[in-house]
Amino acid sequence: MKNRKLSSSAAIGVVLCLSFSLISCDTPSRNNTNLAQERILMETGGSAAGDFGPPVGEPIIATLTSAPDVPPPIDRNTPAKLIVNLEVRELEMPISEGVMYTFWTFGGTVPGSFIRVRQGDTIEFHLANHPSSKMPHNIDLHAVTGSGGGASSSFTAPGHESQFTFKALNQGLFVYHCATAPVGMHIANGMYGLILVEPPEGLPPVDREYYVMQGEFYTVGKYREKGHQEFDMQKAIEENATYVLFNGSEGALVGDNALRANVGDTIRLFVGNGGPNLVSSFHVIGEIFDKVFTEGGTHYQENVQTTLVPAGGSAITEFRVEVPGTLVIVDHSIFRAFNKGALGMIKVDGPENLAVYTGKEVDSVYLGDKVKDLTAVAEVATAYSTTGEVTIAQQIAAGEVLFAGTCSVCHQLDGSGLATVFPPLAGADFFLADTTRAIDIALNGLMGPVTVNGQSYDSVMPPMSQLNDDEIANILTYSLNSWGNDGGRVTREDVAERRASTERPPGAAH
Ligand code: HEC
Ligand SMILES: [Cu+2]
Repeated sequence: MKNRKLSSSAAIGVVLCLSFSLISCDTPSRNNTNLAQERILMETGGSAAGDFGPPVGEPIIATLTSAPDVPPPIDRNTPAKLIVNLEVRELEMPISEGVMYTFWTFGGTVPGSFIRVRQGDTIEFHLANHPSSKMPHNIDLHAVTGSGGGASSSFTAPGHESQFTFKALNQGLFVYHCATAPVGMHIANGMYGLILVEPPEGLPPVDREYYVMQGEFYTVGKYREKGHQEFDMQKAIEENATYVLFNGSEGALVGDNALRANVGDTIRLFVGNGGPNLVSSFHVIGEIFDKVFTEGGTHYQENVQTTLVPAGGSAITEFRVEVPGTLVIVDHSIFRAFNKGALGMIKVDGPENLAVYTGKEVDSVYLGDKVKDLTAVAEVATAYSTTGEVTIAQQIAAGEVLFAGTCSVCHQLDGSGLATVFPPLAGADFFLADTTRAIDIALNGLMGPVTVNGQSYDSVMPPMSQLNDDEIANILTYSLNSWGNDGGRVTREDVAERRASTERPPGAAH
């Protein structure tokens, strides 16, 4: 296939030689080759396979970066020999607050190190597998023209290093991933990253470039279930993801880790999707992509709201930020954003531009507990995992954050409810009369007539069964000890017992 491509560009070269008599075709020197290549690039919009001859100058060690950082643009007019040193490490790291996972990584991070090369470069690739690894690994780079994308040449046992060399013939933004059996499992554990092959003339300059890569994870425990979580092969086969994440953890792009920009900046996002299964509906809430290089290829679409990024594929999105505020990066397959973690932020600083937007922030509506300080929640998790116990004060602190992110939408932050629509929890005779019933309501919802403090309600509360036992215990403990209520405590064991003994209503999460 590549041969066909090469010979077709050779054919274009011949046509060019015939039609541009200023190129002398019978004595090919490097200059002429370059000139011919430039013609091809003009003719094809810059997408010609680029063998620009042998590398020029001393070998260069490639600068690799961890997400969200991107190596600096390449400032060279000639192809080089580039040495890439990438080390595989198997590391236990947080996947969410208080949740640990053993990731398999390229370069110690998920996604793996960003590699930036120039079209026509010759890349001498060194893949090392750290001695502490339990598994052999390899690498398949979609930027490679050659068997298995390098996979067959890079199989590397723990404590070993492999080397192979390839020429980056095609420009574009390419995914790389591990391709050791079981392939799905290696990818599901975080073994993917991006390699950018810049066109010879480089990419147009922008103010900020960032690296954002989606991938989903399959754990035995539920979403946000605390402690160490194992990979769940059956869930992976069923494509039933527990987490869908940008940059390998729920906190990777929120709060203090949000991407930053100033009003007026142009931003280029190198977006990848490692999968292993899901296709991303990549969207930035509050922005329109001025340009999207769909599928990481050469041509761009303009004025795009949401772009599809396939598993094992990429996209380059570019946009100028016009107003200050928080832009929210999501997979617009929206349950993934709010119930599986596919959420990130770009914080834009600078003066308002009221002509473009009046400036009322909607962060709280969109983000709920995501924007709140989650350290209280993490403290509870840590206390559980180290001592097996939490104090009531820790539960109340964590419960406050969780209540704000879930229940307050209806029952209000001060527990006062909304007359005739949402009953109060503050001083509520119904709530305070029976804690076990309150657990059931949080788990299974409530419908039909109820009377709270003499006022009757006949509405529906949906089941909050996306919350785990910890979370419900903390929310109820917080509610029992707030707004003048007379105290009490609900433990996660109490909730687990009710979860096991009451039936989930149809359609509720288990
Ligand atoms: C989408 C709105 C909504 C959310 C979110 C919500 N509730 Fe409710 N809640 C209601 C409604 C409506 C009722 C009354 C249902 C009825 O009329 O049968 C209710 C009733 C209750 C009651 C019993 C009545 C009372 O006030 O004593 C409790 C306890 C309660 N909710 C707790 C919670 C807790 C805890 C959360 C968060 C985990 C929560 N609710 C989230 C709407 C909501
Ligand atoms: Cu691997």
